[in-house]
Amino acid sequence: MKVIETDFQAWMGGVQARMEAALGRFLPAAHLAPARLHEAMRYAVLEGGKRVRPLLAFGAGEVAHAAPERLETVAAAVELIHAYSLVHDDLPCMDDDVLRRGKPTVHVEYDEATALLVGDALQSLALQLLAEHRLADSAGAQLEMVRTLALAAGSRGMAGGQQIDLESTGQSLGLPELELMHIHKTGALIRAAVTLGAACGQVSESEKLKLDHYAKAVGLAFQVVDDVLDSDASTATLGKTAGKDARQGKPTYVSILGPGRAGELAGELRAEAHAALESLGPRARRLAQLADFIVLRKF
Ligand code: GRG
Repeated sequence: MKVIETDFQAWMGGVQARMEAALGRFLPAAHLAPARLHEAMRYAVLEGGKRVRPLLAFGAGEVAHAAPERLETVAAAVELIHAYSLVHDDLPCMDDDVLRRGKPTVHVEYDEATALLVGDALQSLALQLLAEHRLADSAGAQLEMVRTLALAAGSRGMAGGQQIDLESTGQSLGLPELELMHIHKTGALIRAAVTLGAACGQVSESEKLKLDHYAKAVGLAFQVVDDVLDSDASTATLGKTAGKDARQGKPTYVSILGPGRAGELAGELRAEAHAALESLGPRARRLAQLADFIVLRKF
């Protein structure tokens, strides 16, 4: 077990370092005009975050025997969408937060208008990356990748989930409604990360279905654990303001199920994720380890 853990840590560190370098290259240089916007985009994306979505893309890429050059591009596109969502989510008109990834949020460090533009420009850059690099063996397959990311980020995915979230604050939701919100808000982009990583290589239709089942389970597990950590961990550990969900009257897995049952649910989703990978063999070991990391993480 110790060997697997050490091996996983090394793999994760390698992907994270590779992504830092790739994102640094893909983002416009800070001195290019308009310098304030480009500097703020780099501030929002670089030197922070666990890079869970890129890790999932690389993990799925191993199942598909995908080239790392392709994987780093799709992983960067997904991470840019994720970073944009965090910048907009922190704005006063949304979640109104001052701390993210251990530093002042973008609208605090810069200003609200710049933060709005940072999010807009990161989203555009993500789609630009998918359009201007060779990522699949046919133009049709690559177009499908652009569609996958656009759908995951849009009103039927992440942005739609955020709308449901805004409308649910102060309401008492049932478990099915909470799940529906998170399938969109957090789950859609996590699912896209796995789909896009696999699309960089070759997988059969049945393997695609298994990977998608895995991604759905891991996406929900991620959110359940996020809720537990928000109620449990400190601001210093999380690098973002802890305990906000309860203060804002947000329905969460902890508020609906209680911390004990929420923890059990995360464990069940982890087991479901593992089961989905079973027939994929050793190619899927990084995804299996990532399911463990997502559920057992402390930040
Ligand atoms: C504003 C369109 C729009 C969408 C925002 C995903 C989202 C929707 C907001 C993020 C708010 C939030 C804290 C959601 C809980 C789950 C989540 C996405 C946590 C942050 O993701 P991590 O833990 O963050 O992967 P790092 O910093 O590690 O990248």
